[in-house]
Amino acid sequence: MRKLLRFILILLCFSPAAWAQQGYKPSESNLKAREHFKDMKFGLFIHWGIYSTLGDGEWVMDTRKIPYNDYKRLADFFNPQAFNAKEWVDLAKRAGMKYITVTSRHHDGFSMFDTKQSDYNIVKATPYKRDPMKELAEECQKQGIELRFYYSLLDWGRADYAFKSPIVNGVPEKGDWNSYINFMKAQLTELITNYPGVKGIWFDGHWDRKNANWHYDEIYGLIHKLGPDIMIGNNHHLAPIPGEDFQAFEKDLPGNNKTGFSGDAKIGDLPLETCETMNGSWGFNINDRNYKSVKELVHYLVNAAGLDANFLLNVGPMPNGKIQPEFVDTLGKIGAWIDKNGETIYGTRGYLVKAQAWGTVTAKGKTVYAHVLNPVKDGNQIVIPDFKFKPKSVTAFNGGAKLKYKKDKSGLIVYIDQLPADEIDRIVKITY
Ligand code: FHN
Repeated sequence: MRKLLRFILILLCFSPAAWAQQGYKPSESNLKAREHFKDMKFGLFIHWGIYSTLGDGEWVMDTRKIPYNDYKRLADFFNPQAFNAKEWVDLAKRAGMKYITVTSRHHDGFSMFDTKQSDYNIVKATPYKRDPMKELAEECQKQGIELRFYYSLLDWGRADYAFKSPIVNGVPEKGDWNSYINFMKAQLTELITNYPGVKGIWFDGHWDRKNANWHYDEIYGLIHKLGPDIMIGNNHHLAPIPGEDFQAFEKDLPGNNKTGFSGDAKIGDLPLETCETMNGSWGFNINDRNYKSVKELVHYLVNAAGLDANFLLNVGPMPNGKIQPEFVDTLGKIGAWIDKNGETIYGTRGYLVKAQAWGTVTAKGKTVYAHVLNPVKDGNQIVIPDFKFKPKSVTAFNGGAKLKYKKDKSGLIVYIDQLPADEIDRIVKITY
């Protein structure tokens, strides 16, 4: 029995929650930011770093087994002369996106911003010498787009991180864990204080050291002290831990686990966000032509909204700073869809009913939108189960044709023969 108790105690001490920001009570401004976040629904994820020069994704150092000191030389060739922050923000806006989350530092440890904490950064180590994060932050402010920073906890190269060193009692055997934690805290302070209007920090890499003491109490505490409304998310693939403000999912709608990342990610009660790639890669990959169609990506957005989750759609810009034309084209088409149908997405909340074989449901106030995304097997009708309200009107969202309906114990049955054909999404608008 004593042995068991000791085992449970050890487990508790080494669970991430033990080092989280215990007792965290989000500020009023943070709660407001969360609601705003849920309203925005659609964001642009950007994976950009010196790895883009090799055109083989952001893990290229690992996949091609490039020794760190050789990989570092990529900085010498990274000179994105064609980078234009306005073009990126224009593109996000045109696509109907309301926020941008960009990699300030990925697992290769290269800082894409001007930092005093390491010379391995875009201003000091590349011929480019400019700070694209500053330009992006300023442009986002100008155009009213929120900016969030992706920040990797994992570092493949720093001596104090000591990649691959076994973890004993919460710290790596080699390296200098305190020094690494302090380094991150100093960088995060820079990112929050030197860049205007930063609204979120998106952590990644926890999974590299599941048993380490990441000092989230200090890290999350510091971020919330510097900016109480800054929303923290951590792609640890677990249920949320105290101090976090949104729950991130990767390549899966909340509740699914098709990619194997979300097995332990029990859905909590924070705002949700899921991210996905436009082809199969996060960082620029010159060989990846596995482009998702406009229809697939709009469906992802709509299905996410139906589950009350935001959709963070990724591009990996090229080493010259441009976003590849295939992505620009698809994003433009998604934007055209949103121009027409945005009312059924922005500011809505999901979960009115769970996803159905025919599609999903979003809702705003006393208006419900049924998105018929899939072929309807049982003839010309859809059923919205558990529909508790008395409808005032049931119409086609596009064109406004009145649709017949009836309520029975299965829910609200809507006859959709008058619903105009649409390749992507046939939307029924119901008010009550
Ligand atoms: O290893 C990273 C990967 O490069 C990418 O950044 C994604 C984005 O969600 N997250 C990690 C894998 O979980």
